[in-house]
Amino acid sequence: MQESIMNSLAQSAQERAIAEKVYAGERISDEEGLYLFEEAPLGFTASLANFVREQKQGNKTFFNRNFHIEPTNVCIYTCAFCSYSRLIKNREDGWEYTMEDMLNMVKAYDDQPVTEVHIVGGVLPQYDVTFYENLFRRIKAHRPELHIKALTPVEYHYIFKKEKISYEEGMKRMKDAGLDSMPGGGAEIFHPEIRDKIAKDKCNADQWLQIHEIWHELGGRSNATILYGHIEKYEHRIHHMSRLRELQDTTGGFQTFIPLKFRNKDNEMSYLPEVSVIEDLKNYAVSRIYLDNFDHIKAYWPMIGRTTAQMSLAYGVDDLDGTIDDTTKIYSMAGSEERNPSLTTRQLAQLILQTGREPIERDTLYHVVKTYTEAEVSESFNGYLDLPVTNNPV
Ligand code: V47
Ligand code: SF4
Repeated sequence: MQESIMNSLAQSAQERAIAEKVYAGERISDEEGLYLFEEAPLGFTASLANFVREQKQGNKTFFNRNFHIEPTNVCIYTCAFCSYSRLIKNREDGWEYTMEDMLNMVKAYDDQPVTEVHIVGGVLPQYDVTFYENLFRRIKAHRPELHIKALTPVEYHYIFKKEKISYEEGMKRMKDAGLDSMPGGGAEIFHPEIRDKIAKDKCNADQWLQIHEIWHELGGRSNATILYGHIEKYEHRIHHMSRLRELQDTTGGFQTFIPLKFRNKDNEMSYLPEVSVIEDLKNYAVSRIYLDNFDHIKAYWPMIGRTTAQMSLAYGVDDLDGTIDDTTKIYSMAGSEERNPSLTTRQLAQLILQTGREPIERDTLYHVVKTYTEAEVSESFNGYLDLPVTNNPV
């Protein structure tokens, strides 16, 4: 069966060689990854990506209930793609939450079945090692079972340097204070040719990877992202993923890869057009095939829209993030696809069921919290199902 599908889809010797590898569970090379980006028909790439997705996760499609806290939208760094960085000069548009503000945000979810708080925002000097240690400790004291997924190597590199401590000591202190896992942000594009143009003053690729490596060695898990669809070329996307694949071979600590589509509103790169939906789907598919040692590929649906998110489930994606009342401001400011990025659990489960997949609510570490059947989702009333999956009170 696979053989005949492969014969009908593979149009060239190169496509046949790639398909053979994928069906045999072997890793594709950088050149083959590049070929998938540059030359292969999308239908061919999609069918291989779907094969990998189903080998790894079957029909399962995951989501979790979290809420976001963005401590500040003012940032000392000046990433050209970011709608935050301009605010350093224009602070009246900005916010800087205090410890009490953030604890009140956590408390606002006391009666809601969220499993995770995702904390990430701009970088400012007052948010230092001690501040975050206290914040994590106070969140844990209030709600011990809430998983804290917080900060990226961008913040960690800055605060550890300021504190004059090593990455090892810093990450150990974060862990002792209650950090449970690290989100995938700040990766952007690793290749210096691009990174120096779009994110020149924050941590570099080696530093980003080193902090994740240290965190994995401490037993922690984390995510990884790529910011695609701006001035990078396909070879830079492959280089980025090759560095992640290499580290994952060593530590196995990454859980999911999240491609983030560049949005062009209100930033220094607004002159660039945004890439098409076809490009989004191709990018998911190549990521799924290339990153053979990642268990999950996640789509951040408020950014790409509900329809593309549904389609992405046939192009390698097995996890949908975001169900939010305008959650991450970093996206709404940069121009996300959804004007009202809010879905209830029922709506998200329906969205997944419409694609023939199986909705599964997970916790941060991909333990199953609840599965959802068609009958259950179509029931006329169930309070739990009608709660937002994620939410943000700010
Ligand atoms: O690193 C900033 C991106 C990231 C823009 O780990 C932009 O579960 C598009 O990493 N267009 C932060 N993207 C968000 C992030 C994330 C999101 C959801 C889930 C997880 C996770 C991580 O947002 C930044 C940057 O790459 N970003 N500006 C923009 N104009
Ligand atoms: Fe700051 Fe992050 Fe925006 Fe860069 S992407 S300016 S580090 S908030």
